Amino acid sequence: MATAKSFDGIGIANLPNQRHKIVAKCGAHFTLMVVGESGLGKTTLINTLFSTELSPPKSYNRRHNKQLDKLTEVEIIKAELEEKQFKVKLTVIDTPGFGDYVNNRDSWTPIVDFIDDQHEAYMCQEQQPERTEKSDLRVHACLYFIRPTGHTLKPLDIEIMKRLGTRVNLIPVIAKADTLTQNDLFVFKQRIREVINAQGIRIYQPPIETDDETSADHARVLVDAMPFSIIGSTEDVQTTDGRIVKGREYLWGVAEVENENHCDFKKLRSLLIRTHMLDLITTSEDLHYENYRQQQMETRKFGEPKAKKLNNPKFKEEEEQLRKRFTEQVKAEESRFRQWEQHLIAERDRLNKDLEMAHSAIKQLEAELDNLQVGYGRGSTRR
Ligand SMILES: Nc1nc2c(ncn2[C@@H]2O[C@H](COP(=O)(O)OP(=O)(O)OP(=O)(O)O)[C@@H](O)[C@H]2O)c(=O)[nH]1
Ligand SMILES: [Mg+2]
Repeated sequence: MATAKSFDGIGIANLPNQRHKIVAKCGAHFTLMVVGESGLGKTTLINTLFSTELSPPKSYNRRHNKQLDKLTEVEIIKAELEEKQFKVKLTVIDTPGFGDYVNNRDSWTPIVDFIDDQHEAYMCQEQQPERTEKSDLRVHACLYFIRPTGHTLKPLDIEIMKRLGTRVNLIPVIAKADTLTQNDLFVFKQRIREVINAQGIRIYQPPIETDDETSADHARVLVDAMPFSIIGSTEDVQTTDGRIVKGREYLWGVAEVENENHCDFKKLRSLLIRTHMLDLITTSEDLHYENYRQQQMETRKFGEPKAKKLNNPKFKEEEEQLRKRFTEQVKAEESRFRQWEQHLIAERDRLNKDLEMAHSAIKQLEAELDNLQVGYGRGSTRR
């Protein structure tokens, strides 16, 4: 656990306050999750957020290496932000990426299960008589990484985003924006927005409040920029005009993380950490957690545990298919064994016959030998 204080001010103290005085007093607990195909820069983005926002905690590298080993399915990183007595306990959940091939359809179910499980765990704790100090890993914002293909969303993206959008504040991001030209990026963004609308995918909408024009304008800028294009890098590089910035170096120049002409990293960071953290927290609790709670309450009696997966019709079907396959395989093995047995019996009979024939041949030869010997004996006595 690390505490990071920034001298420039992180900005969290400037969160839209009045309304949230109580939260500010107790501090906030914010949980961010990253999801997406393998190798799209999820871990890099977390590191980038950490290195631009927090002084990197000492133990962070060790944790990061562990993640690269993929020893654990989900990596949980904790840090603490504090500014002018406003405390934020930050938890980042880094998930290993899933493959991009069709057979991998179900590889993301653990992610959806993880989100549901956190709601479930919180609900169970709420039902306990002792309700203080609940452990809480409910996800307040989920970044979904889109591969920068320049075409459109893939069916797999659509399927996952649909499921995530009904459970958490979903924030789509275009990964590795430095690999697309500005024009391609613009067109790609348009297309993604169209698909999101057409498919009815629910994504997080920063609220546009009419009573405060500046924050309303800011929210509009954020809404217009979605899905945020991002560049991740923790490297300090030198631009052609001599500035040292976080970025990625190319022959043509530097793709800068914090340059708004290059990508929307700053907008994303602002939304997450500066301006909309509290809104993300309240909407998660009032909307997504409440949805989950209500759904469960409708289908379960008070205190009853969550339905096991085996009772789920989808799993029943899978189980039935498995059983069928198993029986078929056993049958096939059995008939193969019978055939082999028959073959062995036939072989044994054949060998027995051969043996009999060999015996009779020996007998015959012996008889011939006897005859010869008898003939030979007579001949020698005659001499
Ligand atoms: N060009 C470019 N490369 C990036 C960017 N972000 C990360 N990378 C590179 O992409 C590779 C994969 O990055 P990771 O952060 O490990 O990706 P990940 O999504 O965490 O991958 P998994 O943990 O396997 O799911 C690394 O070589 C990064 O240096 C980016 O914004 N632009
Ligand atoms: Mg990773």
